[in-house]
Amino acid sequence: METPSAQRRLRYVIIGAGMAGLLAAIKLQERGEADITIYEKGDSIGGTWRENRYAGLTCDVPAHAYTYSFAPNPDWSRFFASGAEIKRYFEAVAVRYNITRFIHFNTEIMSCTHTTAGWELTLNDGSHDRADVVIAATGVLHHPNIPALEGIEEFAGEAFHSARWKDGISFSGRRAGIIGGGSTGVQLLCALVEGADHVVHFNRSPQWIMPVKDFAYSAEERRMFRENPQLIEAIRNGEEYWNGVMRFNKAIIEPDSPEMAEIEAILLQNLEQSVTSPELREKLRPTYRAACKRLIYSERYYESIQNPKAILETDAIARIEPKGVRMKSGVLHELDVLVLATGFKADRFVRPMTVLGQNGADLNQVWAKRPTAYLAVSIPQFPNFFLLNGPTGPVGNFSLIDIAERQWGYIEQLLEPIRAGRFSQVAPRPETLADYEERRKVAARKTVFASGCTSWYLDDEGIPSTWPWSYSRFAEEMAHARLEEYDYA
Ligand code: NA7
Repeated sequence: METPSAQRRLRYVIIGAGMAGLLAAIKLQERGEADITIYEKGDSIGGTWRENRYAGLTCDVPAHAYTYSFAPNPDWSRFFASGAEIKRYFEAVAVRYNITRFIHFNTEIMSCTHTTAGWELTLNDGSHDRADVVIAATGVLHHPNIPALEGIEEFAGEAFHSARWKDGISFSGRRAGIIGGGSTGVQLLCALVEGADHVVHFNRSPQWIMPVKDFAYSAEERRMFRENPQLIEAIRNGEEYWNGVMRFNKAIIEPDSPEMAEIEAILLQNLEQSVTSPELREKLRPTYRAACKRLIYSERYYESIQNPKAILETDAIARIEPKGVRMKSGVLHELDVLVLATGFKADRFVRPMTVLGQNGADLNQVWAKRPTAYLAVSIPQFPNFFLLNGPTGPVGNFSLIDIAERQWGYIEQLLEPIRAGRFSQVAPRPETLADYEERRKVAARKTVFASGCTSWYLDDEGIPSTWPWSYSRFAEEMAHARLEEYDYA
């Protein structure tokens, strides 16, 4: 192993100061790299936890498992942390690891162009920068999906997307509507129903609901976590959490497995036992298999939708009128506030940034049909351009932090020959990606995500754009990079 001083010094540019961008900076600094810049188009860190501030926002991965492995947090207030608490965690980690000094806020990278001297970057103020290595940590669900609802601009009340939350908005005594029944819509309904005059949940495809208990950690428990870090380890790396992850993973990749049958039984029982009115129960019964859409964890949705102040509306929306939402049935729901919990354009990734690779390759064209990356991390003809949580990574109720950490470990292996001065750039071979995509699609068609529903997991052909194999296989692949699959130059 060469000493760092014998190694080639590289300049690293990280795009995005969310969870993955901060991770990359911390890891680079840890190994003695000094030439690091993070460009962040927002005015603060936190990525998805900065963008999403809606009422009731929590992460559905247990808080102690949704932390960096190297920065456990004994102070989580609940089993499932709120979005605001998670954002504070990332801010505290950035300060503790002294990486805020690398961040340029309010700075958007407009283009990255590969040249013989590395990557040339153009920023939103027209200035330029360069990098030997670009790490795109631009997030997965970032660009709101705003459906083309006829008449929305004529709505007399307030209407906004869940990721464009109006800070300080009051729902007290107001008539609210929520369009969308994914994790966001479900969390919003639970948070708003008590305070509002009433809430209409426009949920055209009700989802399966996994009843997972959330609870607060007492001051005593937090003290114990502080004094005995192994108690935190026992949660994040303990059998209970990982067995759950592995069982769920087996279920989604083998929909006919006993593991899936077990999950289906829990979900069915939850619906049957929690919803008393037979009519409401039928309206809430999904018409597709469990976990086909991303499984929703909620202890409170069925209770909240049975609140006399909640109205479940499963009909199709005809149009938005000044007074409210008109259904195809003719019914008009008069509203003061309408929240679009309509999800995100999940296929964007680094776009709309322009990325020009070797031989004039334009990422916008390369990804015109759908985004792809070898093992979710790198793209042929785009040397030294790496993605964290890029297309085809494992998604589906797993900790994206754990995934990004493993991906980072993989990128480190790819960079080793470059740092050692033997080469200056690396990109996967085109045939490597083509072969991976072929195998991946065959496996993806067998997952539960392809069992007959719509979701943000599916690409333009209806094929899940996810990691279709086991989580253990992902961990294994990330731990042992096969450098022979790459072109080094
Ligand atoms: P999701 O899970 O993509 O859910 C979006 C919801 O919005 C879903 O229920 C959609 O119904 C609904 N939707 C979208 N367009 C329309 C229109 N035009 N009319 C009515 N309903 C519509 O987004 P979330 O924000 O809840 O969650 C995203 C992820 O964030 C989540 O999976 C976690 O990873 C965290 P559809 O299912 O298409 O019938």
